[in-house]
Amino acid sequence: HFEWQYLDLMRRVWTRGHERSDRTGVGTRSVFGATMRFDLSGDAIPLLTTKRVYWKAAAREMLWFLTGETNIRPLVEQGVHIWTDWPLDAYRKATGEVIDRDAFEARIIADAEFAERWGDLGPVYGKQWVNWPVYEPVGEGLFRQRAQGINQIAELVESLKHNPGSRRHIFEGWNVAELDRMALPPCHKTYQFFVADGKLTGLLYQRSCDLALGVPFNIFSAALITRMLAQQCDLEPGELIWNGGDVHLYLNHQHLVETQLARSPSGAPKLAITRRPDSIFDYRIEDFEVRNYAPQAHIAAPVAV
Ligand code: UFP
Repeated sequence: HFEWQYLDLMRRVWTRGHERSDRTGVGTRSVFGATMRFDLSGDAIPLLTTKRVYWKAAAREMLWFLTGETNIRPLVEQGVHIWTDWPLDAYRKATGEVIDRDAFEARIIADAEFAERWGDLGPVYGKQWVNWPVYEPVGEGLFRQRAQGINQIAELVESLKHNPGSRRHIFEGWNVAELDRMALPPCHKTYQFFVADGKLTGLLYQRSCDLALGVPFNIFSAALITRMLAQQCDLEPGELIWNGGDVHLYLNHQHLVETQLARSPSGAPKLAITRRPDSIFDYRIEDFEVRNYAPQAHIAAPVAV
């Protein structure tokens, strides 16, 4: 079962990882450098079965990235809370106001100006993926930003279709010059693709990996974008390869880790894409159906912000 790779990695990090203090103050155990490979053929999708993963939130997030949007408002409107903690934290620190997440989200939805002021994450994934900024010289050491930046995703689709043998099928979130304006520098920072025998394989390099909470989402999302790209380029899905840099478990995830490691994977979830949209930017959440997914119970754990 594909999931043993994940559980084995979790056990290794928990039992043998280096214990270190981290940015959040929570503390982690970390292993540096790890790989998992997932077969995507026959609609197989790496969705964990030893706990419920809310794949629709990940799919909605992926569609939101592809719009180039960086404000949490459209996500919050769809009931996706995964990005709320960062703006909420910034808001609390700036205003000193005592406000819970539900109240903050309610204001984000109700008040467009409030959302504009407090809901933006800075130039994170979506911005870099579809509108990477470009500066043109206008003389005398002066530069002007081009109105439309580079759409890495559109260019990737073109390169996969017209130059499948290329070794440059990459999109990148790590815009060094803009990291300081991002709520969180990209974790799933580099995607590379490979075409052989009519199959598309995706490889994700993730620099920082919250193995308990982030990675289950990240592997699903990376498989999803690989499937979408394959469909758009008339290729069959090959594999997803996940490469982690700093792979860690937060010390306050002990309950999750022990609960999950006591479980065994079962079942073979499938992802059906039920429509072929005209472009990579035209997918809707209704186009995705996960079948054969009967996971064990969700295991709650606190997010380190
Ligand atoms: N994290 C993930 N996946 C993501 C994401 C965040 O695992 O998609 F956005 C985790 C990794 C780390 C924290 O625990 O969030 C980011 O902190 P840092 O920037 O200090 O690595």
